[in-house]
Amino acid sequence: MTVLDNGSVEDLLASAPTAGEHALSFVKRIAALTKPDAIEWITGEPGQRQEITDRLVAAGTLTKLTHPKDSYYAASDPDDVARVEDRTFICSQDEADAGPLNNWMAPEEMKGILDGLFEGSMAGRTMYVIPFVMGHIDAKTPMFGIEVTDSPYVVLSMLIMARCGTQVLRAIEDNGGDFVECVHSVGAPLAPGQEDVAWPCNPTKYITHFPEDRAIWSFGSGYGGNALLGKKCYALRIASAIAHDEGWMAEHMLILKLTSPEGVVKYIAAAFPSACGKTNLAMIEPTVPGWKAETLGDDIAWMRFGEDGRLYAVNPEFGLFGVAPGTGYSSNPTAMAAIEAGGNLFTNVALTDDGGVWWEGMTDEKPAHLTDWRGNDWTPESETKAAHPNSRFCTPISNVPTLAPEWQNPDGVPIDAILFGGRRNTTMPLVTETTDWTHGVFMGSALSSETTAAAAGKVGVVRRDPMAMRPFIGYNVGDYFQHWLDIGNTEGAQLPRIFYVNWFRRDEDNSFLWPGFSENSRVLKWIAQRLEGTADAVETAIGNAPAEGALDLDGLDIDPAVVDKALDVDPGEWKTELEAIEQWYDMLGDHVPAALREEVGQLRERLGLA
Ligand code: GTP
Ligand code: SPV
Ligand code: MN
Repeated sequence: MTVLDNGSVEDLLASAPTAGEHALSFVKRIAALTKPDAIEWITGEPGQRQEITDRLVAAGTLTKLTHPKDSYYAASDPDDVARVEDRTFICSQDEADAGPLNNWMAPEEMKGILDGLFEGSMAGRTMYVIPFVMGHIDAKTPMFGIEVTDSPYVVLSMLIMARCGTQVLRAIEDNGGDFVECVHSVGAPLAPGQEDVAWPCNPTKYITHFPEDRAIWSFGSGYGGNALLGKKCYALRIASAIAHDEGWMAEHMLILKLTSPEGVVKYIAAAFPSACGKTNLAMIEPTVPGWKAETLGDDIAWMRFGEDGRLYAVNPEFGLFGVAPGTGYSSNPTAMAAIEAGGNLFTNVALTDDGGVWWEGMTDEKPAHLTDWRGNDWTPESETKAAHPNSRFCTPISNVPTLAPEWQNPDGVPIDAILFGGRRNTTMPLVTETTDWTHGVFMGSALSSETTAAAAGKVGVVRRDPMAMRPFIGYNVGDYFQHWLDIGNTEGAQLPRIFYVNWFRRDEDNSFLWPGFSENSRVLKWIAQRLEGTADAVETAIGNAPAEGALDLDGLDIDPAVVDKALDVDPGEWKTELEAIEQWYDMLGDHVPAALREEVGQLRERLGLA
């Protein structure tokens, strides 16, 4: 390896596996700024991956597990455990284009700050160059990126989460050289001889996006959506801005294939906020006899119109970055089977004494002794959680036993229904069907949910999270709503129907009114039958709800009166909700489309409050 002080960036690039001008000039520019000791191009070959893994084990960042096979464990710095929304910026030229929900800074000003932070930030470290593609390499318009990072943990995660390597570099060259520039540094340069820590990071964090340049710069964090730049930063924030310009959709949605006993197939996309059940629904094992569910994606969907006017969805990712706590043999056996197939990178879960992993909810019985995510002894008597609430399993999607065969189809699958949903104790019923696209967009724009551990900050506070995209819209939220309406007005569009669900409503005693998980298949059945025109509904102020007896409760050990409570549209609760929605729109300001304000008025009338 060439040392930059003695050689030059030119020397470092001498072994570059590409002659592509854009790729070379990008890497050269970032190397000159960040001054790494060495540059390593990620090829995607297993040998290189193993070498990097072995280095991380030797450094103490990774622990090799005895099981599942080929699996490793990392504990992060306790201050680097989730996305940092207050440190996330959209740097559009015009502040109005970032809108009221994003932090904004003028691009030139932010570039000035970043130049200072990244100056020499990779000193003493290797700069890895990861060519990747979100979605399929053979897509009609393949969506390329190159992430440079000084975190080998990020490299190993990206190798699971995206299609990466030399093959992608070739494809970038063949397609004209364009890619999204993704720059990442943990912000912890090493002085000569200075010993490294297991999880380098920096208390100063900046997760910044330049939608007009299609570029991402991330500083200071090594964790999840802050650092794996193909995921939230590219596939949602930058892609949503591109999709707005080009007439398609980049959404925080799972993709599911549902087949009825008669063999009728429905493709369903569902937008729930972070840690609100996407991975679980994507891998649902239906309890309703004869119904089959298969998985296509668990976090992100890109949807484009097909020739037939339908919206076709692809999952741009290649792996799962799933919430560990609550994922167990009874709640999500499919995810457990995927994990057991091996090749996992776990972060911030607990370690068992025999070299495996555990987290709250994995098994009903708690192990007698564990090492918790902070490295402390843990027993069932401990008052702290063994695994961090946002601890994750990073697992190849090809491990998922219910993976639908269409998953490698570059054109995706035609979506029949879109579900919106959040985590609400009250107000939002188990399921309603919106009356048309505009009404559906209105319900999505007012989506609300309790905050979770997926982002730093207070947990359990109800906030609006439009289309589950609040932290991920790369432009003005009002313009985003208008984009949804424009999609609906596209000539010849054969639109999916839109439903709203809530698995999380609670009784006065705080217990869940609906069993959730596998039993959500009963709701999916009603939705599929609504699409087929074979299930009855009754009108309510907020949409169509299952008619008496239309929701299949066969074999479910639950008091029908409790299900009625789960389904109830309560006028008192909705009066409060309506006022909250009005305040929400007022806060969002004049970019909110008039058509959605009209929906508020109509709801007011239907509630008898006009
Ligand atoms: P991100 O990866 O952060 O986007 O999360 P996600 O939306 O994929 O959420 P996930 O499926 O991982 O679920 C998050 C938490 O919600 C887990 O602890 C689950 O156990 C819990 N959960 C999921 N589905 C249900 C349900 O139907 N009912 C209840 N009560 N809890 C659920
Ligand atoms: C989310 O928070 O929605 C996630 C996890 O899927 S992260 O990749 O950290 O964004
Ligand atoms: Mn997510």
